[in-house]
Amino acid sequence: SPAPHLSFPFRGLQISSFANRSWTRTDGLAWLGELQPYTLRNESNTIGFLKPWSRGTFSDQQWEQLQHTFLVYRSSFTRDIWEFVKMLPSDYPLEIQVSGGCELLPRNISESFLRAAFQGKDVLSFQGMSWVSAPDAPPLIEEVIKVLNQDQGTKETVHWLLHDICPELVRGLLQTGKSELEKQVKPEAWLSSGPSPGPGRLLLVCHVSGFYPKPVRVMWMKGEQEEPGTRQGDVMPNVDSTWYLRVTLDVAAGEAAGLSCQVKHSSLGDQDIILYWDGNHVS
Ligand code: J81
Repeated sequence: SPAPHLSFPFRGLQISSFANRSWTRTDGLAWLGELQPYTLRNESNTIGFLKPWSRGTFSDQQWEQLQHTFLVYRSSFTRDIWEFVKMLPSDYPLEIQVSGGCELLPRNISESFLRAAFQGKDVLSFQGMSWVSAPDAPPLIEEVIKVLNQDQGTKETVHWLLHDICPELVRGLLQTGKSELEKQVKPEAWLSSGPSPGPGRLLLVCHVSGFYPKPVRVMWMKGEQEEPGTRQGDVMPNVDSTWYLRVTLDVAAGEAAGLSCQVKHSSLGDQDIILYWDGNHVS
């Protein structure tokens, strides 16, 4: 069965939309592995804790300081972009995405990153102690980089957030959130038929839902052999932070009987779910 999660990457995301000189909004959110502990909506001046364990092992005072840092950053960032736009040959609407985070690795090592995208394309990142442009960034980004690299105070704050705060936050969350992060939730599975792919053909659909964590393996089988035409859908989220997947197979109507759908998931141990197509699933 698929290996259980060994690591839980932490990712903070910022989405900023600048429609024109006066309309803008910035929303933030953060993920630890597959779960979302934080939100920071444009309308709000407080970091929203979405899980009972979101506080981690930081004190209220540490959270006050972090929240203050992010609110100052949010308003400075907005003002900075307005200034950059005056300076540069770019015009509204603008979309800026920033993502940053860290991951704890074995032997007490951690890895951090911060990068930004402009109009959907990577343009810059923070490396070591300075801002650098992305490989195919437009020339105007060099101007932005020059200005950003003159601000020693901000570079120190970014370094502190990435290399001190982030790994410490994650270490705390792995303790307070352990049982939810490491939970194992078994999938349910059922069969149905989909829209006929053509005359004399059947679309067999195997639905698998409600599992956590995300890694899963679902196959259409003939005896012990995996059917080569098996098509995986995308793993989709349910509302309760479990997952849903459908896997289909296009077969001649006469050859469906005896095929089975096999589900392997860490929550099931070696007890794979096996469902047989018996011809009664035609909807
Ligand atoms: C047009 C296309 C541009 C696309 C590029 C996007 C760039 C994103 C990267 N830049 C930033 O994220 C920084 C934005 C804000 C920063 O420039 C500063 O204005 C801001 C305030 O700094 C001032 O006050 C600080 C103390 O509060 C220091 O004294 C500093 O020296 C002084 O200049 N800086 C901060 O808010 C620091 C926190 C940054 C956290 C970044 C997390 C993503």
